[in-house]
Order: sequence, then C-alpha cells, then structure tokens
Amino acid sequence: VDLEQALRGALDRGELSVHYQPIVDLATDELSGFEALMRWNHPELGTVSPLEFIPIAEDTGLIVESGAWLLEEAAAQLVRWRAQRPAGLPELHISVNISVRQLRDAALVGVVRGVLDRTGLPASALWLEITESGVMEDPEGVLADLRALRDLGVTLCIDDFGTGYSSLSYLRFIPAGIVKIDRSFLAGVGAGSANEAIVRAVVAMAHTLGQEVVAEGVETLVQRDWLREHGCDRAQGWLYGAPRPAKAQLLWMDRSV
Ligand code: G
Ligand code: G
Ligand code: G
Ligand code: MN
Ligand code: NA
Repeated sequence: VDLEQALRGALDRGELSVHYQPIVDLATDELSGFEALMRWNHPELGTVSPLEFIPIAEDTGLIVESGAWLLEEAAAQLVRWRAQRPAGLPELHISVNISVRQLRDAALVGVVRGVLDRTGLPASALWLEITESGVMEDPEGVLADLRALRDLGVTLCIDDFGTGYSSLSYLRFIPAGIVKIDRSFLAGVGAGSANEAIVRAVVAMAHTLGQEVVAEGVETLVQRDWLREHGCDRAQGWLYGAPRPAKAQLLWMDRSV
C-alpha cells in the first residue's frame, strides 16, 4: 500500500478519527481538559501510527485539511462535554496540535475563528499546541499569526518542550500561556534522576514568565507526587488514561488515587 496515496482519500472515506487524552489539574486531581489526537484506521493496514502518517500529512499538505477537520470535531465534542459536566466542576478545555505546515498557512487564523463561531466554543477553552521547532523554522513568518491567535483569546502551548533546538531568547517572544514538558524528561522523576533538575528549572522559568506547566507522560504516583510538590500545574499520561475515543471518556470520575 502506498501510504501517501491512501492518506489522500482517508478523510473523505471516514478513516480518520479523534482520540482524547485526559489532562488533570495536579492541585485537585480533577479532570481539567483533553488533548485531541488524530487516528487513522486503514481498511487493510489497520491502525497506522500518527508517528508514521503525520509527517506524510505535513509533507503533502494534507495536514491543513485534516487538521481543520480535527479542530472542528474536537471543538464540537468539547461543547457537548461542557454541557454534560455537572455544575461546580471547572470548565473543560480542549488542546489541539497545530503543525508547522498549518502555522505557515495564511488561512489558519480564519479557520480557528470559523470553528469557534460555528461550534460556539469559547476561545478561552481552546488550547493550540505548537512545537519549538515548528516556530523556529520561520519565526518572523509565524509570530504575527501566533499573536493574532492569542488576541482571539486562544491559549498557545509550547509542546514537547525541551526537545527542540530553540534558543531560550526566542521562547520569550512566543506568546504562549502554557509549556508542556516532554515526556522524555519524566523518566526517573521522584526517584532522584537528574531529570528532576531540568523539570524544576522549566517550572521556575515558565512561572517567572507567567506561564503554566503541563507534564506529559506521567505514568506513576511517584512522578505525580513529585510534580505536585514541585509546583507543576497539570499532568497528562497513562496514570490518568491513554488517548481514547470520546465515548470511552468519563467527565466527572474522581481520579484521586
Ligand atoms: O499519542 P500519539 O501516538 O497519537 O502521538 C504521536 C504524535 O503525533 C505526537 O507527537 C502528536 O503530537 C502527533 N499528533 C497526533 N495527532 C495530531 C494532530 O492532529 N495534528 C498534529 N499536527 N500532530 C498530531
Ligand atoms: O505529542 P507527543 O509526541 O508527546 O504525543 C503523545 C504520545 O505519547 C502519543 O503517542 C501517546 O499515546 C503517548 N503517551 C501518552 N501518554 C503517555 C505516557 O504516559 N507514557 C508514554 N510513554 N507515552 C504516552
Ligand atoms: O486509560 P487506562 O484507564 O487504561 O489507564 C490506566 C492504566 O492503564 C494505567 O495503569 C496505565 O499505566 C495503563 N495504560 C494505559 N494506556 C497504556 C498504554 O498505552 N500502554 C501501557 N503500557 N500502559 C497503559
Ligand atoms: Mn501534543
Ligand atoms: Na506532546
């Protein structure tokens, strides 16, 4: 099977879907929102990993259309979830990955505005995840759009933080409200790993800049307890749940463990 050829018709054939992974508020252990992740189920190949098909979607430009589709699906799903969530619990947010290719597409800000208008999702409930390397590929080109998105009221997240080759000085210019620490830095956290010094430094830096910190790849209670104790704001990982379809999600489960 020619993956690129197969991917070209995947959206129209209904082979793409969205999975959601919980993001939890560390202070309360309460569900705070979800990250939306694209899935491709090919009739013969079965599930194709995003690690395989997202790069193809970026190279071919297919990510622009499928990314816009995912954004609208996820926003509409979140509007339904917010309506179902019992009163008294914090409002849920949804986080969507935006690739370099989408960032460089002149239509992006209009696409986001259109999705917010059509679904009725408040901009404050939408997080857009961008990577450092995505911004660094063309800083001048994308900064104006990032500011326009921020001005819509959307929250920008720097995804996979620490894995890129960005200079810290540039980070100051990305108008992000949230830093997501890459899961590679979570190994050994709470067990004396040198990674603890890195996580501590990222939390201190982000908080100084007025940003929140989300730890990715949290798998154990030891990691969770250490992160909470060291001021990390939110967490995401198998401890709380893997990415799953919408119908498999619980919106008000007590996640305290
Ligand atoms: O958790 P998962 O195996 O889905 O993630 C694999 C990679 O694919 C991650 O780096 C994730 O950011 C990326 N990815 C998943 N869904 C999307 C998407 O909708 N858009 C983009 N640009 N990347 C995605
Ligand atoms: O954007 P990023 O490359 O970080 O994509 C998230 C990827 O990490 C997805 O493939 C997702 O399934 C995976 N993932 C989510 N939670 C965990 C976790 O707790 N541990 C590990 N090792 N991977 C995770
Ligand atoms: O989402 P779920 O309720 O299944 O996740 C809770 C438990 O399942 C945790 O103990 C977590 O470690 C485990 N888990 C969830 N998803 C994965 C996965 O993709 N890989 C592995 N190895 N464990 C997972
Ligand atoms: Mn992400
Ligand atoms: Na990530």
